[in-house]
Amino acid sequence: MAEPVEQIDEAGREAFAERGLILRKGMIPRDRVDQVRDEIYALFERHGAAQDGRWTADRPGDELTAKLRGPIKDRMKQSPACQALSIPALEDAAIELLEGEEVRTFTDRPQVLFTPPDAECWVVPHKIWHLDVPRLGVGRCPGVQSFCCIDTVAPGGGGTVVVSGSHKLLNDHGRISSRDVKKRLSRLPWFTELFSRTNGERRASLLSPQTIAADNGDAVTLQVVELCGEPGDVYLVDLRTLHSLAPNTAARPRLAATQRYFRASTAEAIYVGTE
Ligand SMILES: O=C(O)CCC(=O)C(=O)O
Repeated sequence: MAEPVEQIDEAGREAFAERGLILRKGMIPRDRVDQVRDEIYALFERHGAAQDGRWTADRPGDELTAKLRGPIKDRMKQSPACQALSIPALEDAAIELLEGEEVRTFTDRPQVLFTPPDAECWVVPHKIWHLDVPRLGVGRCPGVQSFCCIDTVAPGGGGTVVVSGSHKLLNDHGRISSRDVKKRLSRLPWFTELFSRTNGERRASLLSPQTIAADNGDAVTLQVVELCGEPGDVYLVDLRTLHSLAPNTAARPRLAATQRYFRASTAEAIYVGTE
């Protein structure tokens, strides 16, 4: 977990610039989050996966998981409660972290992230590490992604994993796709280890901070961080931060809501390929 910050003041901005993420505890009011959780649990109940607001499908198979994904997506697209998670304070926080610059969003509501509780053990994943946006080569944060816990997300409970510090790498080489960022990073021993298929136990060491020499000679501290928390807690993450899906060994599904706030001056460049 990242150290929580009370507000986005200078110290909060510095922590964001240094680590690529900050945690705001209880940023989204509990009643709003609970309403979304209740709607999702009503769907689980309809599919026989929950009862009285509690998950009951121990180790759900792929078939049940697949059956739940579509309805969650469809329901959330229609849900005023889901839209109400996009509180103005989130956008304000993103603006604060982008030196006061305006932001753009391409959706009016967050996307719900669902990971069923189907894993037997938790390891730092070696695959699906990616970026949602290319490196633009402008050296500035292109935007902020929010991750709000809709239910408790305990350690090992499927919270998104992010590489704190990775936002500082490969910023001086022009536009680079997510795939090529990964390819270039894999030349650094820390990332060779992260992407290695074997050695789940060795990868565990990546959960502790390690300082490496970056491509431009700077010292950068890297650490795999799990986005865990209580309902309403929000992580604000630099969009340049490498991240992946994680196994869920808890007794309940991982439920989170994510939204992306793009720096207005570079938002178009992300999609049209020009700066
Ligand atoms: O489900 C997750 O934890 C991964 C989320 C993710 O990769 C994304 O929002 O880009």
